[in-house]
Order: sequence, then C-alpha cells, then structure tokens
Amino acid sequence: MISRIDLRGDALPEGPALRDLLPRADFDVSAALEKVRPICEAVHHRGDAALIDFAEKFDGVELDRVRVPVEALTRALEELDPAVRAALEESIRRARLVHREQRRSTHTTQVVPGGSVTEKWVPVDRVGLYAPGGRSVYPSSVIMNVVPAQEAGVESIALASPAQAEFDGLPHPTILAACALLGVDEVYAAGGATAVAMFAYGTESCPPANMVTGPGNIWVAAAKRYFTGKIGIDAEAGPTEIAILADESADPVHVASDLISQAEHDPLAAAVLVTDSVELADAVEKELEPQVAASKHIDDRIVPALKGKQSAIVLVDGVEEGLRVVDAYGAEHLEIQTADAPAVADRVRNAGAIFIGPWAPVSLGDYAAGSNHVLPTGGCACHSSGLSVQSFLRGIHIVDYTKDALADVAHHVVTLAEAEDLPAHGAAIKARFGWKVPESK
Ligand code: HSO
Ligand code: ZN
Repeated sequence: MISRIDLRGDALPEGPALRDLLPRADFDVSAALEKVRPICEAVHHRGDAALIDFAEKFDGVELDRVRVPVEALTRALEELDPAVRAALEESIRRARLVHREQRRSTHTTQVVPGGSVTEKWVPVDRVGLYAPGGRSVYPSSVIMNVVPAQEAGVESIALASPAQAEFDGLPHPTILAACALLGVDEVYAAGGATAVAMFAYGTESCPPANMVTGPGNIWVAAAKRYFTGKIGIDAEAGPTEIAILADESADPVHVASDLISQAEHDPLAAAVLVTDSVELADAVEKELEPQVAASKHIDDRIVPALKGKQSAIVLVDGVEEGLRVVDAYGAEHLEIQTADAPAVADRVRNAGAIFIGPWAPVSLGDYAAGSNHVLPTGGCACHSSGLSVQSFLRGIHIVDYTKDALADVAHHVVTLAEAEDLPAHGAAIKARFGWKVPESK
C-alpha cells in the first residue's frame, strides 16, 4: 500500500541531496502554461462571451450570464443544512479570532531627530478569490480565503467558482451559501484558468482585481503563473501533503487515519510518515488496510495517493534525524506525534503548518482550528507561508525628514551616489543646499 525509504545507518546527506531522497509528486506547471495561454487571451479579447463559451466547453453548461444573482446566494443559504451552517459559522468565528490578530498597525521609527520612516499597511483594493468545483467543492476554502482578506480590510472581494450543470449553471450551492454567510455577494460562475483570467483582465461584468488567491488544479496554478508580475497571486497550490514525524509513542490508528485524510484529496496527494520506530511503521502499514477499505474515495484517490511515488514511510535512526528529514521535505502540513511533541515542534524550521500531539490532527486545521488551510506545497514552505492577513496588505514606507536631518546625512548620500556613478542623485541633494554638500554636524 505504501513504499518504504530506509535512511537508517549512514549519515544523512545535507540539503538538496537529502531532499532528493524524499518522495514528491511531479507537478509541472510550466507544461500547462502553454495550454492556458490561449484561454487567457480569449478572455482578454472576448470577455464575458469567452467565459460563456468556456463554461459550455469545460463544464457542459449553457450560461446566459456569468454573474450569479444575489437571490441565488440567499436561496443557497436558506436551503443549507442547519448542521453544515452551524459548522461553517464556527469555522468562520475561529478563523476570525486568529486572523484578526494578524492585523498590522502603522509604525513610525524615529531614525534621527527630525527624520522618521513610517510604515503604513494598506489593503489591496480588490481581490478575486477562486473556489474549485468538481472533485473539490470546499466551502471551507472559501472561508480560508475570505476571512484573511476581510480582516485585512480589503473592500472589494469577488469570488468565482465553476458553473455546475446539475445546479442550473450556478456554482455549487454550498460555495454560494458560504459566500452568503461571509457577506460576499459578488460571485461569478467561472472555472479554472478562465476565472483567473477574468479577474486579471476584467470583463464586461467583472471589474479587474489587483490580486487572485485560492486553491485549484494545475490549470489554475498555470494561469496564476501566466499572470505573475501583472497581478498579485497567493501561491501556485499543488496537491496537498501531510508529513507525520512520529516515534514509538504514537498511536498507529491516529497516524494511519491522518495519512488517509489527506490522501483523500487527490491521487497526487502526498502522505509521508517519518519514524525511527519499525514497530510503528509496521503497525501503521497494517492499520492502513482496514481503514482504507472503510473509506469512500478508495480507488480514485486514496489508493493511488498512498501507492504513488509521492508517498512513503521514511525510516530514520532517531527523532533528531527525523527532524532533519521533515525540514528537508518542508511539508504543507506536518504533524508531530512524538514524546514531548511541543519541544520537537519548536525545532522545526520548514512546514506550512505544524500540528502538535495526538489531539491536533490536520483535519482539525482544515476546518475549525482557527488556523488557515491555504498553505505552501511542493517544498515551498522553506521560503513561503500560508495565506494570512499579511498576504492582502502592502507596507508603504513614508519618509519624513526636516532640512537639518537631511543636511546631516547629505554627505553620505552624495558619496554613495558618486560611488554608483549616479551624480544626478547627489545633485538632487546639493540643489537643496545652494549646490553644495552641507557640512555634517
Ligand atoms: N487539506 C486541504 C484543505 C481542505 N481540506 C479543504 C478539506 N477541505 C489543503 O490544506
Ligand atoms: Zn484536507
């Protein structure tokens, strides 16, 4: 069911060489880029008409307009299962608690008397959020995208999700209901790369956005790459990943169920167990069989995910080596199921989110821990973080110097301008002091 990689015995290699020994799926966004280019350009040139054509081609739906009427959102919320509504509300409440504290306040540094730099945080004006349809209809992802944008103070938030044939060409009703709960009333029936292009260029019915965020398949990732540099994006999300660092104290039933929980997302999802206990590895492998057999998405997702080259049980000599392995891997989600898990977790440097001990499974974070579930995949955790209020803010430096404060540092500015062969830079200082470099005090 799951392969083994035995790294016991010899000293572990350093950095990239260690990463090369670890499992990972191929997720070649560049190959998909050429395919999304004509789609993006069609949306650029033909606007709504292109979106309507693509909805017919890709989603099998004949749309007469892409904007979802507000009454459809209200109706979706009215018809939502009350238990689902209560769960979404609790998820929103907890996410707000955490994300509200990520807000940043304006800060002024008095660099010298009379000279200050203030950093002011300004939200992006307009954001387009993408929520996938099809295999992954995740109202929880709507929450994870909308809450940080709202807490950041973004004024204009629009959401797109694919038109669904079985729902009269509207996006999935739970996506619409989540929007209604969050107070997002600008929703479009548009899917994949077409939705990203709609937000990037704007169409007759959808004004352009400054930024696009949200999960999606390889086409969404490719469209985000296509627009990189033109609009802001969050990240090119790849298939989901769970790594578990566990020792003999871990419960194999929990470990197996958590591995399966993320394998359930996608045949390319990654489930990696790193352990120094052969007994635990054996017990987890044994436990996977009945648990997989009892699950729902067995043949289309869980089995291919667990059997794929991206998943493995990695055997190491001890927790110390395990820490090196999980750091080299840089998992989207990392569970620590060892003795003294908080202390071990404290030493991890690379992970999208860390889940400590037996009572904080990834599923909790996916829905209702308060943490964000939009996290860096594919090893990007070594340089990036998950979605947060910060993702939607820009820090602007405001420089304020008096004449005396400028005079005091003028000779340094002029010296550096000359060193860089940019005398006009120096002249801009001298012009203010009778074309001379003022003497510093
Ligand atoms: N584990 C996914 C998010 C998700 N799980 C949505 C359930 N629904 C990526 O973090
Ligand atoms: Zn999940």
